[in-house]
Formats: sequence, structure tokens, C-alpha cells
Amino acid sequence: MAKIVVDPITRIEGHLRIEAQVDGGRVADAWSSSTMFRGIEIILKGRDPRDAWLFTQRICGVCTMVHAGASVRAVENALGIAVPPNAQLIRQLILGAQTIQDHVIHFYHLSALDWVDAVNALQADPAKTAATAQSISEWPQSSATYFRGVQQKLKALADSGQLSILTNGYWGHPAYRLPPEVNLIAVAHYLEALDWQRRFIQVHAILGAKNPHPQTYLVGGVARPVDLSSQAALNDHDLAKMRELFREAAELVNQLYLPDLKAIASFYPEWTGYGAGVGNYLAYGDYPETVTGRYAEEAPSFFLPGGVIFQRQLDKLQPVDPGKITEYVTHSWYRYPDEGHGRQPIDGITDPHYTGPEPPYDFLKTDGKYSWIKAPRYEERPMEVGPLARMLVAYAAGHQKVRALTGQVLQDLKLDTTALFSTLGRHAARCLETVLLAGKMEDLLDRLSTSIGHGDLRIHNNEYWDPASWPKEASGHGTLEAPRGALGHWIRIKDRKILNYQAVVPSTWNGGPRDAAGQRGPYEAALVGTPVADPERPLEILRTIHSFDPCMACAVHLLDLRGRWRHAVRVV
Ligand code: NFE
Ligand code: MG
Repeated sequence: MAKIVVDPITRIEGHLRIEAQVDGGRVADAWSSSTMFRGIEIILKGRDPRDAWLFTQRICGVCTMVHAGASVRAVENALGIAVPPNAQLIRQLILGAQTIQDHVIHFYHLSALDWVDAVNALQADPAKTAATAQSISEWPQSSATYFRGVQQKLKALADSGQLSILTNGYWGHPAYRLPPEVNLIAVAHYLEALDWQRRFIQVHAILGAKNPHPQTYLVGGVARPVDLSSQAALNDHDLAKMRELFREAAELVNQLYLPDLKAIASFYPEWTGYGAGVGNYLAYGDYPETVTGRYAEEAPSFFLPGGVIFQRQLDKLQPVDPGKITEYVTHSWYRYPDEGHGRQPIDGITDPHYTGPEPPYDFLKTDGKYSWIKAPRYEERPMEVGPLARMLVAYAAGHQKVRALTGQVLQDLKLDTTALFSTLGRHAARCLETVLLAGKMEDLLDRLSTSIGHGDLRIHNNEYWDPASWPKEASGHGTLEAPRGALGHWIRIKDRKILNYQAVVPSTWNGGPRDAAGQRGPYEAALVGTPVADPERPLEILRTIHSFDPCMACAVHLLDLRGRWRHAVRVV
């Protein structure tokens, strides 16, 4: 029996520590802890609700705009403000572009190296690599000369003794299973995708003035004027540029990401049997097809539907009700008057209360408080959120495109739907969602172009802009499907100021600790049963944790000067 500490988990955003009890070569129990505190919910108190999005957007530099999107929706919901169709479509385009870029970066840059032995790619035969690449995809850059060039670049890095972006991988680990040629394909595409993601996110500069953190959000709409024939507004030229970027994205997603996902997954079939976790899934849904201006009313038309699934029962999809959400702090470094119960976010409290241990220490005190993440629950149950939850909910709801795409990938890999409840299932679902959204962007663009073309140039509803017209007290919430999952912001407004503001965030759902009843959070539950071949190099733990695409900046949204951890894998 060994206790393994991985701290920090790298190739994620923020500070995550995993402690795992390993017994007989498998994880017997696990604890997820974020070692970073922030305080954005506290900073918001007393401010103008119209400014909240600017503060909440700084929660994260990875899912850069989602907290702005949820925030304006929350304030609009509280004050009953309707948003013009152009603004809604611009917001959807910004969110879709964020999600596509985020998922591709996650696959190639944050998680592929858990499966791909980059150094082993030096052993590949470039001619064989080209033949393999051409057999799985139409992607034009697949010649032996091209792969030889990539290999030479990699060799120059290895010969220099400085692996640069590839430093400190567990190269040569026995859990790596790909032939050298597939490793070389993946390394080549790591570099291709790195270049592509930089170009693609110009969409945010076009629609939102900059990336990260687009600046064109506004309560009631957006601050991006539209006029197809004006140089000073979103015009024909901008739409054409975006169309080109979306076409390029669809090519990359269909010709690189999807074939690479399938090729890599085919060498790791046993990973459809690990990492399932809690088996409960939640999605709020997003991308309204019918824009009425009031997001909460548009749920029936969501392109990605909302819903809740318990215990993997795809035939028992339930509607999602944000009123059934509570957050526990029994094992989190916060104080509640009564810690035996969860609190609804609308009445949520952020009262930081660090109870130790004082660094340096060997282990967290996991029978007490051990994380800066709260523990959200839906009907008292831990829920997984994210691309897998969204694809399962859409599948259960009978979404034809999702059913067709999922069926095709499962058939290609000779798997059935139960394979989705796994570490590999999370990767597959994320890829399917990217294919789906990449195919959706032109449609959103067409709708925007048609709307503007018909002469509707409205981008903002300033009817309620004067706070004197607001009720004395108001409350509301805004939900949004962020790349990592279901995101909710709750707001109470009193005397035109923020009385309380609470964010319940995707990585809070997935990365949270135990609750008062001792139920594990999704990361913790997913690790149980994961094999660990070498406790000194716990590559398998990274595989399952990375499959969730963790972001601690989002999860805690609340820096602790004490939290200066050295990189450590400790085995006791
Ligand atoms: Ni910081 Fe975020 C997303 C949000 S996840 S990345 O996607 O909200 O915790
Ligand atoms: Mg919160």
C-alpha cells in the first residue's frame, strides 16, 4: 500500500494536488485538492451589476470569455432584460470559437502526451509514417519528407539535451503503447495544432476586439456594431474572414483531430474500462436555435440540450433545474453556519477558512477540510459536467447528429455506448463535440449575416440601462456551457448594487472534494480502480485527471502566498 502525491498536476490551468492510495497496483482511494485561493465572489460585493462580467471574465485566461457570458446572462435574467438577436448570435459565435479552440488545445497540447511517447517518435520510419497517415486521413501534409522534417526537428531538440516543451515527460514508461510511427504523427500534429489555434482565435479579435478576454460584452447586448457596408462595424469583409477560419477549423477537426483520436484510442482499448467515476451527468444546454432575447426561455430550442442523467441511465433523461443545486464546504476551506448542509448558490457564502496543514507537509488532512474547491451537488448527488455529459444528454435526448456521429466512432472502434463511461469516453465525447460545433459555426454565421442583411442593426437593448428604472431588489442566474462543462452564475441585486454573487463552475463540479455524506467528487471517484504500473511515475493518474481537462483558476475563482508548492511526486 503506497500513498502517492502528485502536486502539482501539470498541463492544466492552476494548482491541483492529487493524493492517491495505491493497493495492488491500482488506485484504492483518491483525494482531489486545489491548493490555490482566489476571491472574485468577494471582490464583486457592492459593485455595479453591469461591471460584474469584466471582473468575472478574469476568473480564467483559458476559457477566456465564458464567465463574461454567464455574468451578463445572470444580470439580464435578474433584471428581465431582453437581448437583440445579433448580440445573441455574436455571443454564440464567440462561445463556439472558444470551445473549438479549447478542445483542440486540450487534445494535442494538454493530454495527448499522456498517450503519445514523443521521444519514441525518433525511432519512426518516415515512409511508414506517411503511409499510415495517408491511410487514416485526407490531410494534405502527410508525405515522408514532411514527417522526416518533423523528426529532424525533434532530434535537434533531443540532441541539445533540452527537450523544451517536451521536458519532464514520462518518456519510455511501460504504459505507452503506440508504435513509433503513430507517435511521430501525433508529434507532427501537436505542432500543426499549435500554429492553427493561434490563427483561429482571430475570431475573438474580430468579434470581441481581443483575445484572451474579449471586450465587447455588455449587459443587454454587445458593443460590436454591425453593418455589412461600414468600415467601422462588423462588415462583409469580417464575415468572409470568419468563414475562412471556420472552414480551416472544420478541416483540421475532421482531418486531424478525429482520425488521430480514433488512431490513438484503438491502441488503448482497456481505457474504456477505467475512469468512469460518479456516473451522474449534468448539462444546462446552450446555443439557442430560436432567439427570443431571453435565454432562460430558449431552452427548448438549444442545439446542445440540457438535462440530467443519474447512474448512467441514458433512457431516464431528466430536465435540469438549477434550483436543485447546493454547495457543500464540509471538506473545503470555507465556513458555513451549518456545514452539515449544502447551500443553494443564490444564498451561497464565500467565507475562506484555512484549517491547515501548514506547509511543508506530507499529506492533507483528508478527514477534515482539504481543498479550496467547494463540493457542488444536484439533488445531493455529485455530477460530472463537460463534453461527455453534454454528448450523453444529447444522445439520450435523441439528438440525431450526436447519435449518428457517436454511432460512427463507436463502430469504427468496435465499441458500444458503455465505452463512453470512461477516461477514453471523455476524450471521444470532446472530439465529437468539436466536430459538431465546427459544423455549426457557418450556420451561426449565416444567421447573423441574414439578420444584418435584412437591415436589423440592433446590438444592444438600452431600455433598462438607467439603474433608476431597476427594482429595489432583484435576483437571477445565468447558465452557459463552457468548454469544461456546465457553468452557472447567481446574483442578488439590492439598491442597484451586488449584494451576493456566486459562481458554480465546471471544474468545481468535477474537481470538488467529498461532501457531508462522504460522497467522492468526480475526479476522486474516477481514479478509483485506475492501474498504476510505477508509483514513482503515475502516468495513469494523469490520464484520467487530464481527461476532465481541469482548470483550477475556474474551480476556485477565489493566490495564496502559502501555496508555493514544489513539483513533487511523493510515494510513502
Ligand atoms: Ni478556466 Fe472554465 C471552462 C469555466 S472550467 S477553464 O471551460 O467556467 O472550470
Ligand atoms: Mg463559487
